[in-house]
Amino acid sequence: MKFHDTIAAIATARGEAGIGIVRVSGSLALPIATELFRSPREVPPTELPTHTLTYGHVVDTSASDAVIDEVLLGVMRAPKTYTGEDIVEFNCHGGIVPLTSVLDLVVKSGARIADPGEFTKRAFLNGKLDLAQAEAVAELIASKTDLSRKIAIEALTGKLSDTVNDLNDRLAALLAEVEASIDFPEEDLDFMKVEKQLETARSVQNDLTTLLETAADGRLITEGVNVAILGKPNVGKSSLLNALVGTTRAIVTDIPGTTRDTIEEMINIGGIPLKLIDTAGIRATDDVVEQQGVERSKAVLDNAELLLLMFDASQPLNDADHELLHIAQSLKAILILNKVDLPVVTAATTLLTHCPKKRVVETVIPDGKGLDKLKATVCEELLGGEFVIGESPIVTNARHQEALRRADEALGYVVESLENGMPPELVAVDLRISLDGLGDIVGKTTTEDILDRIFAQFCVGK
Ligand SMILES: Nc1nc2c(ncn2[C@@H]2O[C@H](COP(=O)(O)OP(=O)(O)OP(=O)(O)O)[C@@H](O)[C@H]2O)c(=O)[nH]1
Ligand SMILES: [Mg+2]
Repeated sequence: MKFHDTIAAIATARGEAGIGIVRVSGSLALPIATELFRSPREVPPTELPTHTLTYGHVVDTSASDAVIDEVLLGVMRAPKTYTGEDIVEFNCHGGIVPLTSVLDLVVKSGARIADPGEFTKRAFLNGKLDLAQAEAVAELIASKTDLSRKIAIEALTGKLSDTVNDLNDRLAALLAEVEASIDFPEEDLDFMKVEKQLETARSVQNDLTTLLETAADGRLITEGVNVAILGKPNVGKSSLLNALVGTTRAIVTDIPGTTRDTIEEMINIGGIPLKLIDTAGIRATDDVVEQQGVERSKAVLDNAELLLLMFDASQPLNDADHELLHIAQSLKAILILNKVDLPVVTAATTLLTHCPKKRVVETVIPDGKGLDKLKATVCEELLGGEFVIGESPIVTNARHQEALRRADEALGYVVESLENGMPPELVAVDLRISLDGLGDIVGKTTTEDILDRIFAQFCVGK
């Protein structure tokens, strides 16, 4: 696809750094570089070999060639580039002023500022990446743990797309057969043929379902989960947050009511990005500030996917404890029995009589006792154990999950129709819906406004 304009953006993060990059893509990329770049070798960029870096300066031609920055110019000629177009990259000094000065000159010379994700959108429209791969670029950039990075890089190199394309090819072949029996109705009585079609449909359905089943864990690993620590004052909630984060993030004292507001920190447990939320201890109080804190603690319940409910082994259960044990019954929760180093008044068995189906982990936070067990239990609760990347690709995004669900549902009707000897016209309709769902994932059948929405979520310069 040929685009008429040339786009440019700062492709690196804002802030001070060793280098920063102004990326330019389009037919004017090389002429713009020729206008702005001066090298001691005196070779104009239009004549530089492709995929090379050349030392030189960016100058302002409207100010008697005043030197704006000292740079390395990267030249990459179409078609073997990220976007499939000519690309030049000015590797500038990584400060916002040199970068914006160079970008301004690039724009004055005829480029336009790129929209977020526009380089990747061009890569997609030029067939360099399919849509699932393009989305994996954004996921790779946003990955929060090594596990999510691994899944994203696999998707970027085509693991998900290959599987989806394989399912697509098998269904397209099936559709061709079904359509043939519409065109030649005398053959549709062939029992063997229908049996074979049914076998194909079932086998694709099986693989599709397997893929769809990866989405729950996949999204969890990519998007992360909110985990709230709740308990009465002084049970050790902030101590737990600090121990899991590895720094003294929250104030810990032996005064009940120390934490007044919610405190959030990102941590990684077993490859799952967790937003850990420490809350104010729950109790009835006359203190207005603390009252608001307690309200916030309760509000956290609505947004948390997992609750860590803490109890003090050295104290009898009080009303707040009973309230939490009641809440635990209907939500995903792990019970933590802390301070088991002190003479035990409340035992794990007592907690279990109130919540027989929950897991209890005994801890002594200052000694680190029970923390590994707690981490393992968190993985158990969220993923059913340690997550291992296997042969199958992993679905990580809601759009893919939804498209697969559509494909799976329609394929279910295909199987049903074939089983009941329905006319091939009907089978073909559902097959096409299923194919559309698969096509959406890799961008074969995706509409312009959905594409715009997807790429708008990207960062500028990617
Ligand atoms: N003996 C013992 N003391 C602990 C343990 N865990 C925490 N503590 C102590 O308990 C006190 C309260 O700890 P915090 O972490 O501030 O408790 P909290 O639940 O955040 O309290 P609030 O913010 O007031 O709701 C501190 O003095 C901690 O050192 C434990 O396992 N054993
Ligand atoms: Mg606290």
